[in-house]
Amino acid sequence: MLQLVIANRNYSSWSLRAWLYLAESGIEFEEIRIPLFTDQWREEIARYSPVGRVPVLIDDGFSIWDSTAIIEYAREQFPGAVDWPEDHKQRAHARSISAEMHSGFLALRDELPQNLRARCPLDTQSLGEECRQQIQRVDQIWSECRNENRSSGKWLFGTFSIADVMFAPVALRFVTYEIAVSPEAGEFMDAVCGLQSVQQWIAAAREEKESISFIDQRIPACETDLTLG
Ligand SMILES: N[C@@H](CCC(=O)N[C@@H](CS)C(=O)NCC(=O)O)C(=O)O
Repeated sequence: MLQLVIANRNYSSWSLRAWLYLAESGIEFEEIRIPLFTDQWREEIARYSPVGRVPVLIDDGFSIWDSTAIIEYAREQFPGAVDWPEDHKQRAHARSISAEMHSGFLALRDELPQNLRARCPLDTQSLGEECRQQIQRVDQIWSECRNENRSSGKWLFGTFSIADVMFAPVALRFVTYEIAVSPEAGEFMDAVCGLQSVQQWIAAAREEKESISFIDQRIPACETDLTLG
């Protein structure tokens, strides 16, 4: 059976993306959970990943790392798995915004780290200029998608696609920090929060015992030697 190496559910947004993809695709897998930044973290993750990061998918001893490579691998191996939108222009759009997410939004990722069990309302004026601009850009992405695709369903491109997987953890950050968004962007956040698999992940995150103080205190990861994303 496939194995997915993830970190703490509460803090690891990249773990959530890979997990959500497999879960929503109905693919069976076992979890290997390695809590981040413990004394054993580097040694344990090095057994599975040459880059020392989660998530990692293991297929019969063969490792695939990085959320996008994991999603593409599973998409190719499992017919019927969650996919990109069907229409070629929508597909290109979905890939563009997903790539934008994967390679960008660094200020947002740094200033609003994933912390699912926290409720920490923030005044956006207290955030850096770049982070504020990135919040606006996310809002624009979600609201444009919703306005274009509302008639075909509640997700960014109507039916659930890989783009929703990529942006789901961003929606959950906005919930944690009570970031105000437009009503159209709010539709996407509501859809994410209503997803049973997401609720299941959050419930398990609440049960976790570890805490990572630099995240709880919102000390930017760039001031540490760690990567959160
Ligand atoms: N681009 C990678 C990012 C993976 C990543 O940065 N994961 C974080 C946890 S969410 C990590 O493992 N950090 C460990 C470290 O920096 O030592 C992906 O898409 O999977």
